Amino acid sequence: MNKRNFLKSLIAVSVLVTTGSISISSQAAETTKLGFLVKQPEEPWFQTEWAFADKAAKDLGDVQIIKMAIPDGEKTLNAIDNLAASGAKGFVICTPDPKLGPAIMAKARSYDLKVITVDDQFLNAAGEPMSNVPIIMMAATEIGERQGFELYKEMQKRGWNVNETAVLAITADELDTARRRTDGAISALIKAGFPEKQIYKSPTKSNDIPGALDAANAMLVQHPEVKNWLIVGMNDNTVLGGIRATEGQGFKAENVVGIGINGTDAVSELSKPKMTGFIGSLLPSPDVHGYRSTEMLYKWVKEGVEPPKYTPIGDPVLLTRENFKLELEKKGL
Ligand code: FCA
Repeated sequence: MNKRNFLKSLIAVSVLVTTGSISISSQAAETTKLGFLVKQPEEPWFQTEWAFADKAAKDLGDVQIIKMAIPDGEKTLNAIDNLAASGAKGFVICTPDPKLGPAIMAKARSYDLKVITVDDQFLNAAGEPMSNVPIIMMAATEIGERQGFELYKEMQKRGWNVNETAVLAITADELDTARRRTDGAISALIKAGFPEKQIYKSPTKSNDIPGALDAANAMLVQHPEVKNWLIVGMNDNTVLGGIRATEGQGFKAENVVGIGINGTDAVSELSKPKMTGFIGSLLPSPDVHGYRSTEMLYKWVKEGVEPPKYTPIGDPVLLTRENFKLELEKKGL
Protein backbone atom coordinates (compact mmCIF):
# COMPACT_ATOMS: atom_id res chain seq x y z
CA MET A 1 0.00 0.00 0.00
CA ASN A 2 1.45 3.36 -0.97
CA LYS A 3 1.33 6.30 1.40
CA ARG A 4 -1.71 7.90 -0.30
CA ASN A 5 -3.83 4.77 -0.20
CA PHE A 6 -2.85 4.18 3.38
CA LEU A 7 -4.04 7.67 4.30
CA LYS A 8 -7.32 7.14 2.42
CA SER A 9 -8.10 3.93 4.26
CA LEU A 10 -7.19 5.55 7.55
CA ILE A 11 -9.73 8.31 6.85
CA ALA A 12 -12.35 5.72 5.84
CA VAL A 13 -11.87 3.81 9.09
CA SER A 14 -12.06 6.92 11.23
CA VAL A 15 -15.28 7.97 9.47
CA LEU A 16 -16.77 4.57 10.21
CA VAL A 17 -15.71 4.75 13.83
CA THR A 18 -17.15 8.23 14.21
CA THR A 19 -20.49 7.36 12.60
CA GLY A 20 -20.62 4.24 14.72
CA SER A 21 -20.09 6.17 17.89
CA ILE A 22 -22.74 8.76 16.92
CA SER A 23 -25.39 6.10 16.47
CA ILE A 24 -24.43 4.46 19.76
CA SER A 25 -24.67 7.73 21.69
CA SER A 26 -28.03 8.69 20.17
CA GLN A 27 -29.38 5.34 21.24
CA ALA A 28 -28.20 6.03 24.76
CA ALA A 29 -29.67 9.57 25.02
CA GLU A 30 -33.40 9.14 25.36
CA THR A 31 -35.71 11.93 24.16
CA THR A 32 -37.46 13.59 27.11
CA LYS A 33 -41.15 13.97 26.35
CA LEU A 34 -43.08 16.76 28.04
CA GLY A 35 -46.73 17.71 27.57
CA PHE A 36 -48.02 21.27 27.08
CA LEU A 37 -51.79 21.30 27.56
CA VAL A 38 -53.90 24.41 26.93
CA LYS A 39 -57.60 25.16 27.36
CA GLN A 40 -58.11 27.42 24.33
CA PRO A 41 -55.72 26.59 21.47
CA GLU A 42 -57.64 28.97 19.18
CA GLU A 43 -56.29 31.97 21.14
CA PRO A 44 -53.01 33.30 19.68
CA TRP A 45 -51.93 33.69 23.33
CA PHE A 46 -51.75 29.93 23.76
CA GLN A 47 -50.29 29.37 20.29
CA THR A 48 -47.48 31.71 21.33
CA GLU A 49 -46.89 29.77 24.54
CA TRP A 50 -46.69 26.57 22.48
CA ALA A 51 -44.24 28.12 20.01
CA PHE A 52 -41.93 29.18 22.84
CA ALA A 53 -42.23 25.79 24.55
CA ASP A 54 -40.89 24.35 21.30
CA LYS A 55 -38.12 26.91 21.26
CA ALA A 56 -37.11 25.96 24.82
CA ALA A 57 -37.15 22.28 23.81
CA LYS A 58 -34.83 23.04 20.92
CA ASP A 59 -32.43 24.94 23.15
CA LEU A 60 -32.48 22.23 25.82
CA GLY A 61 -31.56 19.49 23.37
CA ASP A 62 -33.26 16.15 23.19
CA VAL A 63 -36.74 17.25 24.28
CA GLN A 64 -40.07 16.73 22.56
CA ILE A 65 -43.12 18.82 23.43
CA ILE A 66 -46.44 17.04 23.08
CA LYS A 67 -49.02 19.78 22.52
CA MET A 68 -52.59 19.01 23.41
CA ALA A 69 -55.87 20.95 23.37
CA ILE A 70 -57.97 20.40 26.50
CA PRO A 71 -61.22 22.36 26.16
CA ASP A 72 -63.01 20.39 28.92
CA GLY A 73 -62.49 18.10 31.91
CA GLU A 74 -62.94 14.81 30.08
CA LYS A 75 -60.41 15.74 27.40
CA THR A 76 -57.99 16.87 30.11
CA LEU A 77 -58.04 13.57 31.99
CA ASN A 78 -57.80 11.59 28.72
CA ALA A 79 -54.86 13.72 27.65
CA ILE A 80 -53.00 12.81 30.86
CA ASP A 81 -53.61 9.08 30.19
CA ASN A 82 -52.28 9.50 26.66
CA LEU A 83 -49.24 11.43 27.85
CA ALA A 84 -48.35 8.72 30.35
CA ALA A 85 -48.81 6.03 27.67
CA SER A 86 -46.45 7.88 25.35
CA GLY A 87 -43.74 7.97 28.01
CA ALA A 88 -43.94 11.67 28.94
CA LYS A 89 -42.41 12.61 32.28
CA GLY A 90 -44.54 15.64 33.09
CA PHE A 91 -46.64 18.46 31.68
CA VAL A 92 -47.33 22.18 31.73
CA ILE A 93 -51.06 22.95 31.83
CA CYS A 94 -53.53 25.81 31.52
CA THR A 95 -56.65 24.08 32.79
CA PRO A 96 -60.09 24.64 31.21
CA ASP A 97 -61.50 24.81 34.75
CA PRO A 98 -59.53 25.60 37.92
CA LYS A 99 -61.79 23.23 39.92
CA LEU A 100 -60.28 20.28 38.01
CA GLY A 101 -57.07 20.83 40.00
CA PRO A 102 -57.48 17.94 42.48
CA ALA A 103 -58.53 15.46 39.74
CA ILE A 104 -55.64 16.50 37.50
CA MET A 105 -53.14 16.18 40.35
CA ALA A 106 -54.50 12.77 41.42
CA LYS A 107 -54.16 11.43 37.89
CA ALA A 108 -50.72 12.94 37.39
CA ARG A 109 -49.54 11.44 40.67
CA SER A 110 -50.84 8.01 39.70
CA TYR A 111 -48.44 8.08 36.74
CA ASP A 112 -45.66 9.91 38.58
CA LEU A 113 -45.88 12.89 36.21
CA LYS A 114 -44.62 16.31 37.27
CA VAL A 115 -47.03 19.24 36.85
CA ILE A 116 -46.47 22.96 36.34
CA THR A 117 -49.50 25.22 35.86
CA VAL A 118 -49.44 28.22 33.59
CA ASP A 119 -51.80 31.25 33.59
CA ASP A 120 -54.76 29.75 35.50
CA GLN A 121 -54.22 28.46 39.04
CA PHE A 122 -55.87 25.26 40.32
CA LEU A 123 -58.46 25.44 43.09
CA ASN A 124 -58.93 22.77 45.75
CA ALA A 125 -62.26 21.27 46.85
CA ALA A 126 -62.77 24.19 49.24
CA GLY A 127 -62.33 26.66 46.36
CA GLU A 128 -58.93 27.89 47.58
CA PRO A 129 -55.87 28.24 45.31
CA MET A 130 -53.70 25.10 45.31
CA SER A 131 -50.56 27.02 46.16
CA ASN A 132 -48.48 23.83 46.47
CA VAL A 133 -48.60 23.33 42.66
CA PRO A 134 -46.07 25.55 40.83
CA ILE A 135 -47.68 28.35 38.81
CA ILE A 136 -46.22 30.79 36.32
CA MET A 137 -48.66 33.57 35.47
CA MET A 138 -49.05 37.23 34.64
CA ALA A 139 -49.03 39.65 37.57
CA ALA A 140 -52.82 39.93 37.29
CA THR A 141 -53.69 42.77 39.67
CA GLU A 142 -50.90 45.01 38.36
CA ILE A 143 -51.87 44.45 34.72
CA GLY A 144 -55.52 45.15 35.54
CA GLU A 145 -54.52 48.37 37.34
CA ARG A 146 -52.58 49.44 34.28
CA GLN A 147 -55.68 48.80 32.13
CA GLY A 148 -57.79 51.00 34.41
CA PHE A 149 -55.14 53.72 34.48
CA GLU A 150 -54.78 53.77 30.67
CA LEU A 151 -58.58 53.92 30.21
CA TYR A 152 -58.82 56.89 32.55
CA LYS A 153 -55.96 58.63 30.76
CA GLU A 154 -57.65 58.17 27.38
CA MET A 155 -60.95 59.48 28.75
CA GLN A 156 -59.17 62.63 29.89
CA LYS A 157 -57.33 62.95 26.61
CA ARG A 158 -60.66 62.88 24.78
CA GLY A 159 -62.07 65.50 27.12
CA TRP A 160 -65.15 63.43 27.97
CA ASN A 161 -67.57 64.69 30.57
CA VAL A 162 -67.34 62.15 33.37
CA ASN A 163 -71.07 62.53 34.13
CA GLU A 164 -71.93 61.20 30.68
CA THR A 165 -69.45 58.33 30.91
CA ALA A 166 -69.70 54.85 32.40
CA VAL A 167 -67.49 51.82 32.78
CA LEU A 168 -68.66 48.46 31.50
CA ALA A 169 -66.66 45.76 33.25
CA ILE A 170 -67.16 42.33 31.73
CA THR A 171 -66.24 39.93 34.51
CA ALA A 172 -65.34 36.26 34.93
CA ASP A 173 -64.92 36.15 38.70
CA GLU A 174 -64.79 32.35 38.99
CA LEU A 175 -61.39 32.51 37.29
CA ASP A 176 -59.09 34.06 39.86
CA THR A 177 -56.65 35.66 37.41
CA ALA A 178 -59.62 37.26 35.60
CA ARG A 179 -61.14 38.55 38.84
CA ARG A 180 -57.82 40.05 39.90
CA ARG A 181 -57.39 41.81 36.56
CA THR A 182 -60.87 43.36 36.45
CA ASP A 183 -60.78 44.23 40.18
CA GLY A 184 -57.40 45.87 39.55
CA ALA A 185 -58.79 47.91 36.67
CA ILE A 186 -61.83 49.03 38.67
CA SER A 187 -59.79 50.02 41.70
CA ALA A 188 -57.36 52.01 39.53
CA LEU A 189 -60.27 53.87 37.91
CA ILE A 190 -61.77 54.70 41.30
CA LYS A 191 -58.38 55.77 42.62
CA ALA A 192 -57.95 58.07 39.63
CA GLY A 193 -61.29 59.69 40.48
CA PHE A 194 -63.89 57.82 38.43
CA PRO A 195 -67.26 57.65 40.27
CA GLU A 196 -67.84 54.12 41.57
CA LYS A 197 -71.60 54.34 40.98
CA GLN A 198 -70.98 54.62 37.22
CA ILE A 199 -69.08 51.34 37.07
CA TYR A 200 -71.32 48.48 35.92
CA LYS A 201 -70.25 44.85 36.11
CA SER A 202 -71.65 42.21 33.79
CA PRO A 203 -70.50 38.58 34.09
CA THR A 204 -69.74 36.63 30.93
CA LYS A 205 -70.78 33.00 30.51
CA SER A 206 -67.77 32.09 28.37
CA ASN A 207 -64.32 33.58 27.94
CA ASP A 208 -64.60 34.40 24.26
CA ILE A 209 -66.02 37.14 22.03
CA PRO A 210 -69.61 35.76 21.80
CA GLY A 211 -69.85 35.35 25.58
CA ALA A 212 -68.56 38.87 26.23
CA LEU A 213 -70.81 40.30 23.52
CA ASP A 214 -73.89 38.88 25.27
CA ALA A 215 -72.75 40.12 28.67
CA ALA A 216 -72.13 43.60 27.26
CA ASN A 217 -75.41 43.80 25.35
CA ALA A 218 -77.35 42.93 28.48
CA MET A 219 -75.75 45.83 30.35
CA LEU A 220 -75.80 48.43 27.55
CA VAL A 221 -79.57 48.23 27.13
CA GLN A 222 -80.01 49.00 30.82
CA HIS A 223 -78.17 52.34 30.48
CA PRO A 224 -79.48 54.35 27.56
CA GLU A 225 -78.42 57.52 29.41
CA VAL A 226 -74.70 56.82 28.92
CA LYS A 227 -72.96 58.67 26.08
CA ASN A 228 -69.42 57.32 26.41
CA TRP A 229 -68.26 53.87 27.49
CA LEU A 230 -64.96 52.61 28.90
CA ILE A 231 -64.67 48.85 28.51
CA VAL A 232 -62.87 46.70 31.10
CA GLY A 233 -62.28 42.97 30.59
CA MET A 234 -59.79 40.29 31.51
CA ASN A 235 -58.32 39.73 28.05
CA ASP A 236 -58.49 40.91 24.44
CA ASN A 237 -61.45 38.77 23.43
CA THR A 238 -63.53 39.91 26.39
CA VAL A 239 -62.89 43.57 25.59
CA LEU A 240 -63.49 42.91 21.87
CA GLY A 241 -66.89 41.37 22.71
CA GLY A 242 -67.72 44.59 24.57
CA ILE A 243 -66.60 46.73 21.66
CA ARG A 244 -68.69 44.70 19.17
CA ALA A 245 -71.73 45.16 21.43
CA THR A 246 -71.33 48.96 21.50
CA GLU A 247 -71.02 48.97 17.69
CA GLY A 248 -74.13 46.82 17.39
CA GLN A 249 -76.02 49.32 19.53
CA GLY A 250 -74.95 52.25 17.39
CA PHE A 251 -72.08 53.76 19.38
CA LYS A 252 -69.35 55.43 17.32
CA ALA A 253 -65.67 54.65 17.84
CA GLU A 254 -65.10 58.12 19.28
CA ASN A 255 -67.51 57.35 22.14
CA VAL A 256 -65.95 54.04 23.19
CA VAL A 257 -62.56 53.11 24.61
CA GLY A 258 -61.40 49.57 25.25
CA ILE A 259 -57.91 48.35 26.09
CA GLY A 260 -57.33 44.60 26.05
CA ILE A 261 -54.91 42.28 27.79
CA ASN A 262 -52.81 39.61 25.99
CA GLY A 263 -51.67 41.69 23.01
CA THR A 264 -51.24 38.63 20.82
CA ASP A 265 -55.00 38.40 20.32
CA ALA A 266 -55.39 42.06 19.35
CA VAL A 267 -53.32 42.03 16.20
CA SER A 268 -56.14 41.76 13.66
CA GLU A 269 -58.20 44.44 15.45
CA LEU A 270 -55.28 46.88 15.63
CA SER A 271 -54.53 46.18 11.95
CA LYS A 272 -57.98 47.30 10.78
CA PRO A 273 -57.74 50.27 8.43
CA LYS A 274 -60.52 52.11 10.28
CA MET A 275 -60.11 52.90 13.96
CA THR A 276 -62.49 51.16 16.38
CA GLY A 277 -63.12 51.70 20.09
CA PHE A 278 -60.42 49.12 20.80
CA ILE A 279 -57.40 51.37 21.00
CA GLY A 280 -54.75 49.10 22.45
CA SER A 281 -53.77 46.05 24.41
CA LEU A 282 -51.40 45.26 27.23
CA LEU A 283 -48.92 42.65 26.09
CA PRO A 284 -47.40 40.64 28.95
CA SER A 285 -44.96 37.85 28.05
CA PRO A 286 -46.51 34.69 26.57
CA ASP A 287 -43.03 33.94 25.22
CA VAL A 288 -41.61 33.87 28.75
CA HIS A 289 -44.58 31.83 30.05
CA GLY A 290 -44.07 29.17 27.37
CA TYR A 291 -40.29 29.11 27.49
CA ARG A 292 -39.72 29.32 31.21
CA SER A 293 -42.41 26.80 32.22
CA THR A 294 -40.90 24.25 29.81
CA GLU A 295 -37.39 24.92 31.05
CA MET A 296 -38.51 24.57 34.69
CA LEU A 297 -40.30 21.32 33.97
CA TYR A 298 -37.29 19.91 32.16
CA LYS A 299 -34.94 20.78 35.01
CA TRP A 300 -37.36 19.25 37.50
CA VAL A 301 -37.67 16.02 35.51
CA LYS A 302 -34.02 15.65 34.55
CA GLU A 303 -32.14 17.22 37.43
CA GLY A 304 -34.61 17.15 40.29
CA VAL A 305 -34.60 20.97 40.55
CA GLU A 306 -37.95 21.92 42.08
CA PRO A 307 -39.48 25.03 40.49
CA PRO A 308 -40.62 27.95 42.64
CA LYS A 309 -44.27 27.69 43.69
CA TYR A 310 -45.14 31.11 42.28
CA THR A 311 -43.55 32.93 39.35
CA PRO A 312 -45.37 36.18 38.46
CA ILE A 313 -44.44 37.81 35.16
CA GLY A 314 -45.05 41.56 34.97
CA ASP A 315 -44.03 44.61 32.94
CA PRO A 316 -46.53 44.58 30.11
CA VAL A 317 -46.08 46.77 27.04
CA LEU A 318 -49.03 48.86 25.81
CA LEU A 319 -49.61 48.00 22.16
CA THR A 320 -51.34 50.62 20.05
CA ARG A 321 -52.20 50.90 16.37
CA GLU A 322 -48.95 52.81 15.93
CA ASN A 323 -46.43 50.63 17.74
CA PHE A 324 -47.80 47.08 17.78
CA LYS A 325 -45.82 45.71 14.84
CA LEU A 326 -42.55 47.00 16.21
CA GLU A 327 -43.24 45.92 19.80
CA LEU A 328 -44.25 42.40 18.77
CA GLU A 329 -41.18 42.14 16.58
CA LYS A 330 -38.94 43.28 19.44
CA LYS A 331 -40.14 40.28 21.44
CA GLY A 332 -39.83 37.95 18.47
CA LEU A 333 -43.60 37.42 18.30
C1 FCA B 1 -56.22 33.30 31.03
C2 FCA B 1 -56.95 33.88 29.83
C3 FCA B 1 -56.02 33.93 28.62
C4 FCA B 1 -54.73 34.62 28.99
C5 FCA B 1 -54.10 33.93 30.14
C6 FCA B 1 -52.83 34.58 30.57
O1 FCA B 1 -56.01 31.94 30.83
O2 FCA B 1 -58.08 33.09 29.52
O3 FCA B 1 -56.65 34.62 27.57
O4 FCA B 1 -55.01 35.96 29.32
O5 FCA B 1 -54.99 33.92 31.26
